[in-house]
Formats: sequence, structure tokens, C-alpha cells
Amino acid sequence: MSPAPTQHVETVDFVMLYIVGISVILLLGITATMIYFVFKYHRKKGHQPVDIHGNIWLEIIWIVIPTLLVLSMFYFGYTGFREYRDIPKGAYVIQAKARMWAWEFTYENGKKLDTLYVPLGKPIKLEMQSADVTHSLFIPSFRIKEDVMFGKTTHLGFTADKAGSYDIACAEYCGLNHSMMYTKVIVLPEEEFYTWLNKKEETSNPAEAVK
Ligand SMILES: [Cu+2]
Repeated sequence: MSPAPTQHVETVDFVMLYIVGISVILLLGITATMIYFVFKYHRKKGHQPVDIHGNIWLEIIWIVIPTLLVLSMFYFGYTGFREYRDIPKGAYVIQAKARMWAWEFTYENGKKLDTLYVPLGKPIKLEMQSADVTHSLFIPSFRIKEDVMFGKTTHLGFTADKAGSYDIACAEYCGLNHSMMYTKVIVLPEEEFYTWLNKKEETSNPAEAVK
């Protein structure tokens, strides 16, 4: 199997599976217990029910186990969150601007484009701003998303481990053509990326090269 487009994909997918897995086990367990109790304790002739008054161990168990489960979900979720929020110092910076209803990416040498090109295997930092309303830059294949706001710079970091072309969507409803606010992130081997970056006129589409 080919590696994921970013390392972050595995982290997010694991957290997702972990939380859904625990939830499904609890759902089935609780439902089965409820059904069992409905039959076991239904009203019977000549049978007087007795109340149970307190059971310290039972109470400790049902407080400690769910607390540990929820804390473990938080732990995996938070370490995954930190993984992409802590952008390495030497990350390659690209400016991203969102407007109704398009994206614009500006590179260190002033090159501007509506498609995002990034070098393979290098930490990237997007510095994002909006020209109007709130948008959200979402790269589903990388499992990353961050709001893009007016009057505030937000950041998004990732390292692409696999060359290719991936969708970028706007994930915050931003008006009439919100649903068309799509573009692509194209991951190129480092050398090819710099050749593309320093090329004045675009004569060919590097996206074709990575297919
Ligand atoms: Cu938008």
C-alpha cells in the first residue's frame, strides 16, 4: 500500500477509529444490557422488587472507566492537534488569500497563482487572510482545515509526503458560490518545484508531470 499523503492522515484516522470504535462498543453494550434488564426485571406475579441502596465499588467503576476512556480520547485528539499546529521553524512560507469565491497563493518571489504548489517532503506554512468574509481552507486528503478570517492571519502547516494533486475546498459557507470555491494543491518533487517557481511564464502545467 502506498504511504498516506501526509503523516497527519494516519494520526487523524486513528483518532477517528478509536472514538467511533469505543462509541460503537458502548452503544452495543448498553443496548444489550438494557434489553436484558427489561426482560429480567419485568413485572412478575407474586414477586416483590427490592431496591439497592448504594454500592461504592460499582460507583467507583462507573466513574473511573468512562473518565479514563474520555481522557484517552482527549489525549490522542490533542496530540494529533498539536502535531499540525506546531509548525516547524524553518517551514516554507506561502501566503494564502481567500475571497468570494477564489483562492490566491503568493510565493516568496512574488509569484501569484490560484493553485497551490508545494515541494515534496518540506514543512509548509500557509499564512492565511481573507479579503472579505470568513472562509476555511480545507484539504480533505491531508485531514487539515483552518478558518481564514478578515483582519486576522491564521496558519496551517503540513508536510506532503506523496507527490500528486489534491483538492482544496472552502469549508465555511461564504455566500452564493461557496460550493464552487475549489482549487488544488499540487505536490512536486523539490527540484521540480523550484524550477516551476522560478519560471516566468507558465508554458506547461506541472500537474501533468506528476500524474
Ligand atoms: Cu469561502
